[in-house]
Amino acid sequence: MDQSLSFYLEQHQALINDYLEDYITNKPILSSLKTSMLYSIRAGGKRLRPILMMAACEAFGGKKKDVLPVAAALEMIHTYSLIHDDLPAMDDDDLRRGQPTNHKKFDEATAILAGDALLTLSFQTIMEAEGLSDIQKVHLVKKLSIASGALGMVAGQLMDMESEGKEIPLENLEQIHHLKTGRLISYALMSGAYIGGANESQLQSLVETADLLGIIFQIQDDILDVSGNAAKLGKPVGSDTINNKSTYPGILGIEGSLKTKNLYVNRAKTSLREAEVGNTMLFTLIDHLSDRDH
Ligand code: GRG
Repeated sequence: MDQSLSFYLEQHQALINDYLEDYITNKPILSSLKTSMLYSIRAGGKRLRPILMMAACEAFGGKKKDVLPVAAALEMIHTYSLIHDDLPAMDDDDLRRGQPTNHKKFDEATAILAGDALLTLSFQTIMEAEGLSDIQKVHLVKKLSIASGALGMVAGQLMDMESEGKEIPLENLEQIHHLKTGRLISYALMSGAYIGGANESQLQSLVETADLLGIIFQIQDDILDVSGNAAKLGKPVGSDTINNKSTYPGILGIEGSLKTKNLYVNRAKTSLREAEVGNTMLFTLIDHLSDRDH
């Protein structure tokens, strides 16, 4: 990885980690609940969504300290979604990021409540942000509730569960990912630009970039899944290492998925240029989302 990118990622990861740690630690939360919330918050995620939000804010001339509470709020929602996704009623996973999942480390009820607490604390975090006006806070909370709730991620999660084991057309797959993962990624870019001071027409151009970023993230996630499976089987990446038909490689093949991803990367950069942001780290982050290795 390019040195300036890895420096940028590390520096911004540290900012978001410190903010989350201080904010949650300093709240008078019941000790057992706080321990469970912090366990998943500290479990070492890549912080891609907050970094994207901070980069978007900086691209339009905004200050990091104004965007940090909103970036932390988004990461809280992401963390809650992973805790609940791992539960026995959903994916029933024992490990997340190489460590025991929240319900394995604690118990199911604690994990459910830690997720609930992170979800609601995220809205409180935005409402308590010091550098934002009331109008900005209301806008940001409204958009975050739409992106993460019944019209966004939660609906995508249920659609995904309902399609399990079925062969689905590409159109349905895109709709599931648009809701399940795309909406939070899109929120990261759009809210960062909004806090940074982007005008209406710039925000309009960014909607396409934001939607494409979600798809790029997902195609790469599916490709990584195939290479992980190939490594497990000790085989080269190929059609027989594609383990799920309802994925981009399952529908388009590896070559087709790579082609589609590159097409979307170019389109995302074009619409980003149309937002007249100048030379920003966002271009590098699009490549990073597209080429990340984990
Ligand atoms: C339970 C309401 C509810 C929603 C869950 C996001 C989600 C919806 C489930 C996660 C399942 C999953 C593995 C989806 C693939 C894409 C994804 C969100 C991967 C994890 O995101 P990263 O790579 O994770 O940003 P880190 O660990 O870096 O934070």
